[in-house]
Amino acid sequence: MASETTAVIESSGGDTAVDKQPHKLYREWTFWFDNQSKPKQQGAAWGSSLRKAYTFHTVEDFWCLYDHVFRPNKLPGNADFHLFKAGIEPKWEDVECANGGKWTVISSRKETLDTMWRETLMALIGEQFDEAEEICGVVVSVRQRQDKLALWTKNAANEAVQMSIGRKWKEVLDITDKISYSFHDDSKRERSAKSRYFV
Ligand code: MGP
Repeated sequence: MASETTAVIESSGGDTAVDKQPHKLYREWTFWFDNQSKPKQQGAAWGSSLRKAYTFHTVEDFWCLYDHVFRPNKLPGNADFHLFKAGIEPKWEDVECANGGKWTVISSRKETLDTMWRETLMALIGEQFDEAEEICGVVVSVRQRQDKLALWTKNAANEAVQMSIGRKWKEVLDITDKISYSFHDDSKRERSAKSRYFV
């Protein structure tokens, strides 16, 4: 068995069997999809169209899913894609999100939205944020009014952590416009809740 393995490795001329192992990510991630464009049953609660799509933990699976499915230009109007850490649901009600909030970036151009989404996904799965443990995930929303991205974090009250995440996200997105952070608790009370932090 050992010699067989060696043969495989040696016959591949440097492109070893070991090289062909998928590249594991630091953690598992899940893509979600919420298509709110379809007519809902009367009285259907928020989240009734939210679906868990795929959980993955390799670089190869990420690119396959991103290339074939999870690109904003494939979304109908009034729909969202989410990339969240596996085990966290993209809902205020999830225990990891319950005390959290979100940084929001508005996008006026489709191409910009696509690029910002991809850069954010790569930064998340590549663990580029110093406060990676404080992040829940990201949502891209295609809307008639304006498309947007929202980066969900866990502890809204910790201003220093949120400011650091916000600054890093702007760097990842290569933008200079001000972005704003709102608390989920405020959004629960009031639809157009005031933002609490700006960076
Ligand atoms: P939104 O989707 O965060 O705002 O919340 P958006 O995207 O600006 O609004 P849209 O009309 O463009 O989609 C919109 C509304 O959805 C909220 O006011 C809530 O009524 C409901 N809602 C949103 N989220 C994220 C949640 C959630 O996590 N839990 C519950 N229960 N309701 C939510």
